This record gives sequence, structure tokens and C-alpha cells, in this order.
Amino acid sequence: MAKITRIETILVDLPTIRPHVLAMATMHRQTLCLLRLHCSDGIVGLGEATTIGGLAYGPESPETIKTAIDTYFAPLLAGADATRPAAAMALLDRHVVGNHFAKCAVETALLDAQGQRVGVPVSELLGGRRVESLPVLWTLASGDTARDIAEAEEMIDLRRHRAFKLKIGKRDVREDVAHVGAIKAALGDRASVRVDVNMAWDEPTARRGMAMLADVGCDLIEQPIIRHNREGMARLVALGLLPVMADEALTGPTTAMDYARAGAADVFAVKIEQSGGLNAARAVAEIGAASGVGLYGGTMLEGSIGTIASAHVFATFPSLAWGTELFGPLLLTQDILEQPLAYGDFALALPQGPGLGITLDEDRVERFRRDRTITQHSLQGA
Ligand code: MUC
Ligand code: MG
Repeated sequence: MAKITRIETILVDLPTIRPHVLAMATMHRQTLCLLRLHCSDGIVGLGEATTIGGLAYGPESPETIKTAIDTYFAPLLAGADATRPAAAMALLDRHVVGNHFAKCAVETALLDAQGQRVGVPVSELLGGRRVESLPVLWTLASGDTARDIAEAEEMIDLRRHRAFKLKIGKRDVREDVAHVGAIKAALGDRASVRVDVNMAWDEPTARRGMAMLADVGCDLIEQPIIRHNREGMARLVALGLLPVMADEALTGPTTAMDYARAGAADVFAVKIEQSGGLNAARAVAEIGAASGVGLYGGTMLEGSIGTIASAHVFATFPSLAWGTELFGPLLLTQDILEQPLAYGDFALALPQGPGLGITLDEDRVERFRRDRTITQHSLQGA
């Protein structure tokens, strides 16, 4: 048996390559809460939690995640059996309500450590990967139409992305639709163009906006209205104007079940952090698949650790009709891995090595960490 001896959390601030404009926040940097889970057999598992715009997107921020892990999670887990990730997560669930993002970072690290221990990739611990690479979309969110078109052209030329998500909802509907229409007209059949409203519309605006978006060739709309309005989402689905994807509404298997039962989504954006962890995300996907809902691999714009953890999960899905948006590390000016993730041919390749299959560049982590005080919880004699 190997025990959990220590958990470290570190906040790392990394600049974005350009401002990333969403309905609820404009990002100039991304803050990662990195986690190292030390075990008594010398193995160290890596995890990450990230969110968008501090507390603007969800109920947890990198700072609250760090505090929750340091103050509550680490003492609970010290001395627990590191070779039983599910039992360790069950212990956490018995004592900690919610805190999905923080739990996801811990589960990632537990599975990374266990994968290294038994010599298999995390995807194999989760039932086994079905594919070796995943299609990756890019979000155009500079806030400027001409710049977005130039960026999309460059991505197509580089063979990095051929599906694009546009962040709308901040401006007037007509302005937003003109922006989407101009981009679709420029790209034509060379790319799929989709939109994410991030809940910024009310239902009548969504009805009007969806009709206009369908006319300009938009392929899908993501979370047009507030997450709690499940019946409203079902009414928008029933209009049949364009596929409706649920994102913010999906906070784990229970809300996925509610949405599936209510016919409130054509597609699920599955996210490991929002779902409450890697296994919970798999449950969300299974509920979707069993209900005839299409699957899409979502992101909270995680850095390389959270992104590859998501990839290990999404590679096990029964289907992935809408691809993924696992481009988080590409939005950052700096990577924190020795070997960056492998993007190419419009896809992200899964690593072959055990655990997550990645190695941190410790010098870079040191360079970009917010402070130099690592909070550590040690178990005496573990
Ligand atoms: C979201 O709401 O989907 C995903 C891609 C992106 O640009 O923002 C995120 C969040
Ligand atoms: Mg979204």
C-alpha cells in the first residue's frame, strides 16, 4: 500500500496571447491552481483546477480552490490509501459538499499517480481509450470581426482548427449576428461556425437570435439562456432552428439527467471540472449518450494538465459527434510542460506514457508562480 503523504498547491499566472472576450469577462491571463499529490512510494501525481474570469463564470476561483484544498482536503486525505483513487474521492465526497473544480484537481492527481504506479495511461484506468486523437475547435474572441477572420484563416492554413466558436451575447443581437454572418461568409464550407452566448440572453431574445443565426449558417448555439431555465432550454430545442448545447447547466450527473429527461439539450458540453471530476464527466457523457444527446468535449480553458486530463476522459466516450475545444494551452503565451501537448492535423494527440503522460517544466512553474509559499500538509510518519 502507498499512502498520500502531502498535497501541494501552487497558483500560476500565465498571460493569454490576446484578450479573450466572453459575455461575462475579458481574460488577459489565466490562473492555474496546480496540485502535486505526493505518495509514500515516491510517486507524485499532478492535477490542475482552473476557471474563467475569477468568480465571474462559476462558484469557485483559483484562490478559493487553493484555500479549500489546503485547509480542508489535504488534512482529510493525508494518510489515505493512494492506490485507491475512488475510495479517496468517496472520503472527500462524504466530508466536502460541492467544490467540483477542486475535487477534479485532486481526482486528476490521484489517477495520474495510480497510472504511473501500474504503468498505464489515465484513459485506461477510466475504461480505455477508443481513439488516439481528438478534433479541436478554436474560439474566436478577440472582439473584432476582421481580426477574428484573419485568425481563423491562419488556423485553417496551419491545419490546427477548422471549427470555430464565437463568443457572443455582449452586444446587441443584430450586431452579434452580423459578426457571425461575416465570419461564416468569409470561411464558407471550409469551417464549422458555432456560437456561445454564455447565458446572456433571455428567452425571447434567444428565439429571435436563433432564427437569425440559422439564416447566416451558424451550426450550433451554446447555452443561450440562464442555466436554471431548463424548461426554456427545452422550448428552444423544440423550435428546431439549430442544435442547442447545454454548458453552464451541466454541473454533474444529476443536472445531466434533468436536462436529458426534459429534452433541454441536443448536445452536452461535458467538462471535467464542472462535472466534479473525471469519473463524473464520464457519467454525464453516458447519460447523454443513453438519451440520444450528442457529445462535445468542453473546456474551462485549462492549462496543459487539465487539458490532457480532459483528453484522457473524452477519448473514452462512446461517441463525440461535435469534437472538443481542448485548446486551452494554445491560448497562453507560456507552457509549463517539458514537452508541449501535440496539436496538429486539426486534432490533439493523446500521450502514450503512464498516468497523464506529461512532465512539468519545474523552472517555468517557478518562474510563473504567484508566490513562493507552498502550503504543505504532512502526515508525520506516513
Ligand atoms: C465556455 O463557456 O464554453 C470554452 C471555450 C472558451 O473560449 O471559453 C470556454 C467557456
Ligand atoms: Mg460555454
